[in-house]
Formats: sequence, C-alpha cells, structure tokens
Amino acid sequence: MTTSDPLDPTAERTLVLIKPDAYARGLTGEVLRRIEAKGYRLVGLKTVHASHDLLAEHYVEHQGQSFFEPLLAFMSSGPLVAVVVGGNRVIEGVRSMMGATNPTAAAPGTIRGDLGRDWGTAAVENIVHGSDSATSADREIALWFPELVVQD
Ligand code: D4T
Repeated sequence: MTTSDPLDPTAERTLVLIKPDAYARGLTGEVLRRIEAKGYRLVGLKTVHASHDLLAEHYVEHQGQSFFEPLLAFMSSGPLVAVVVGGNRVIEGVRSMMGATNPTAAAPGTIRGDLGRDWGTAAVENIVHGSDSATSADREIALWFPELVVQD
C-alpha cells in the first residue's frame, strides 16, 4: 500500500495515452482497469481528439522517420484518452505493463501483448503510450495537461 499522496504534485507521474485504436475498440476501461488494479492512481483524465500540431510536438523525437506522418494520421484518426497516472516508480511500472512497441512481439500479460495485434497498417497501432523517462513525463504532461503543472 503506497503511503504517498498521488495528488501531491511532487509525487512521480507519467503520461499515458490510450490510443485511438483502443478507444475505438472499447478498450479504454480495460486499460484503466489494469492501471488501477496495479495500484496506480488516476490523477487527471480527458478524452481528446488530438490535433496534428499537438501530436507533432508529442512525437518530436520521431520527426524525419518514415513512420512519422502515418503515426500522426493514426493518432489523430479519432478520440484518445489522455491520463496522468501517479505512484512510486510509475514511469517504469507503466512501461513494463505496456510491453514491447510491436504488439505481435509484446509478451502475453502485457497490455499490448493481450490487447494489440498487427493490422497491416502504415503506423503501428499498439493501444497505449507511456512516457519513457522523467524528462519525457514532465514534457508530455505539460503538453497534454498544462492545468496540472505547478509554476515555481
Ligand atoms: P510510445 O511512444 O507510443 O509509447 O511507443 P514506444 O515508446 O513503445 O515506441 P517508440 O517511441 O519507438 O515509437 C513511438 C510510436 O511510433 C509508432 N511506430 C514506431 C511506428 O508506427 N512504426 C515504427 O517503425 C516504430 C518504431 C509506435 C509507437
């Protein structure tokens, strides 16, 4: 049982995106259920139909890759659910729950391994995003949830 307050702005947080494939397939609840069942807390949550500009900023590190535009087209193809998740070592924990990027290769038991598959599309549709470091989490939370960022 964690003793830290997940709404404490100094507690570790990560950004999770429940991607448009999962939203369209009605899997939002299942992904949230797994995160909550693991013991993490939902700090902020919203349904967003993301713009090309927001997604280009979110995925800026992939600019120039062949999959960049297909990825943005997929991610803006319908609503997604953006979630700030809190808890000790939550960044690492959510990445572990997600499984490998390629849903065919993702281990059974992981979110991508259990719920995702290859649909033969130009961009990998893999159910969920989670920040990969504390630096990424801070940047991504500021992008998707500016209202949660505490100014110094
Ligand atoms: P995200 O960022 O969505 O949590 O995924 P990962 O951290 O697991 O994977 P990533 O940053 O390498 O890729 C970001 C995003 O791009 C899609 N993608 C990736 C794709 O469509 N084609 C590709 O060849 C790769 C490598 C999937 C996830």
